[in-house]
Amino acid sequence: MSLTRNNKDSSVELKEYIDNSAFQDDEEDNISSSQEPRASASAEESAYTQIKPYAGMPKEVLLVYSSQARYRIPREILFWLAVACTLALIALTITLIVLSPACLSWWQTTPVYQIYPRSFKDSDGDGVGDLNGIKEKLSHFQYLNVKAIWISPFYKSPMKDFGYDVEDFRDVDPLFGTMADFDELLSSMHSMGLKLIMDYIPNHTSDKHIWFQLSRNRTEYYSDFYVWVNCTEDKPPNNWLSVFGNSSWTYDPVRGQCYLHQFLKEQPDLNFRNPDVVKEMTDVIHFWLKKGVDGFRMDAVKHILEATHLRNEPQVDPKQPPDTVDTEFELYHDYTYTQVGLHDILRSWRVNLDDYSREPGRYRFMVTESYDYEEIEKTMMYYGTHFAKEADFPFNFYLLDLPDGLSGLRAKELVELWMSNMPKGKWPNWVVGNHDKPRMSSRAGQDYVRVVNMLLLTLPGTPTTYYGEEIGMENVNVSVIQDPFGKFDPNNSRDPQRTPMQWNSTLNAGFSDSKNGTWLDVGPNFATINVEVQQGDPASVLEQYRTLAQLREKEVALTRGWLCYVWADDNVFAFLRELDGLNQVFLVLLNFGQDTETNLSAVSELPDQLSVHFSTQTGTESSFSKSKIRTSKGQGLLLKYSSTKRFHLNHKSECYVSEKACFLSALDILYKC
Ligand SMILES: [Ca+2]
Ligand SMILES: [Ca+2]
Repeated sequence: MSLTRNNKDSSVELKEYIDNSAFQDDEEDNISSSQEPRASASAEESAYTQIKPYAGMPKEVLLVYSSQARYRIPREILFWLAVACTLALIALTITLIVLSPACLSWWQTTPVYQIYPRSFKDSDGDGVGDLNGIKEKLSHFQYLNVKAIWISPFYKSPMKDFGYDVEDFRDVDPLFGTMADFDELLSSMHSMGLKLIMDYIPNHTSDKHIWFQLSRNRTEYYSDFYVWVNCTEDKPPNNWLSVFGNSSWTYDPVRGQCYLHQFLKEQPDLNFRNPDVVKEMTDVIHFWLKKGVDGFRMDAVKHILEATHLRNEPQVDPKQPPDTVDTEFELYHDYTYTQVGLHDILRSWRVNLDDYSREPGRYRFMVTESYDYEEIEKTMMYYGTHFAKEADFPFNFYLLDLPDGLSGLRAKELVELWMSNMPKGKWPNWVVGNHDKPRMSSRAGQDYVRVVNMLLLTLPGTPTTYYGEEIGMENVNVSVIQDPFGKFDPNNSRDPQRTPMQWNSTLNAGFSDSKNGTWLDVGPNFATINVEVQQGDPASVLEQYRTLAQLREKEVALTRGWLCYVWADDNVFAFLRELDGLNQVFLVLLNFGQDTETNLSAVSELPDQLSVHFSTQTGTESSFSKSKIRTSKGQGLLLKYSSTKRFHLNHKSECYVSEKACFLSALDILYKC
């Protein structure tokens, strides 16, 4: 037996005595035929049990105490109880994880706000918006309750197509600021909980890009970076057309060949058949991901690949003289749009984004831009498949056609177009304006601005708001056309929807201090349509946008619930947002026509009386009988009622949900059902 020599003598003696006793005690516990007399053992046991534990008691003594049955048995009971509780907790956690629907990611819980950087805020008085200007106005997004900001291109660019002609994918154009300004902007946004989505423009570069300069003189490695084809100066290789009009081929005297450009001649198409081009463009994605950007809006993706056989594309009107065919819509683009291999490239970029998405809250978002018009099935392919992820969603541009025959039926038709074509389980999204399309307020009319915003914010999925839509900004007839496409076709100039953001009633609508005007004219209505004048006025477009954006985030029936159509006619489109297990249901009535009364008495799931939760117009009644719901021209109504009856159970063909979830009110949680 080892003893600690510096212990007091008495302690040593005691230890020896107790150790012996402990041995005997163990023997007693385990061996029935002990050779020691029982009386003697009992005496010894009784002797040491009288010893009380004391401070500084040596380990050996403590061990003796702890091995006694009266200590050991409770300890073992506690041990096994702890094991059982731990296992039960693990089982409960696994059950909750299995039963819980996937958490929504940031790009699903907030509207996306598009900033056209030339037009948002000018910080240095040159009349053109810039990155520091955006930084000055970040509080606007906190006010709006919008947390995802997409900034249109700010790359270094000769600005032939206002930034969509990129000279350097790794630099900021001096017009917008410096890379340090960008880093500061991103850091400020992140510290405010805002996400930054930027444009990624894969199809082409500027003709000033170093790659094109090296390619046109056949520098090795870069020689095949663009689509070069033999031709003569006056005869293009085929009838392919640029989106901006006329041939998509331009003869380059330096190289003595034609290069392809699906957009301006200053925007040569990259050759994505060349693996080095794919690699270089993938490196660009890494560059910005490493900086911390939260996602990309991938520009003009359907144009990325072209057929290598270079056959003429068929004319829409075969009888039209070929030399008069000069616009995009006069050809079927069988060989220049949506070619085989395109989705493989996009999926590989998605894999790269996923590599940077592993930290919690750092998911990197991807949205694709493609106008496929009546070929919606092509748009839906960008959602990827169950096995191969691609975009989180492709932009849904179909609501942009809402003003063509504006009515309740038209609204339902366009919503249904997306919902019925979207692959099961995917996340919808809605766009009602962007830098390429006339503003909704000018096409549908100012009367419908509120109801369009309400449609956007009450449908399931992610809404995208183009700057100025939150205050009802209108198209502006600018005095001098700046848009290159507008110079080709003035009737379709995109300048009117790109005019400076209207912040207040001061000089240049508070957009710029410039005394020499702004890059595009400020809208003449800026004194009445601006942020400052609308803030705090509950009847304003801005406050209503804000209220609905907050409601959308707060109400689980609006974020995760079913969408069910209940009515559509010339005037009104009405739908329900309901969630299994949640008694609170929203009925949304949107008037895209004239003053009317809607009778929903045939909808048996609705209670007779419905209370008004939100209205875009003041002076609305506080409740309606379901047989007489009055809405006026352009009014949006959000009615609320409590019921356990579920509409979707009896109307499966009228209802959609991305991922079924049920609400367990007892625990206040969602679960898969
Ligand atoms: Ca500026
Ligand atoms: Ca291309």
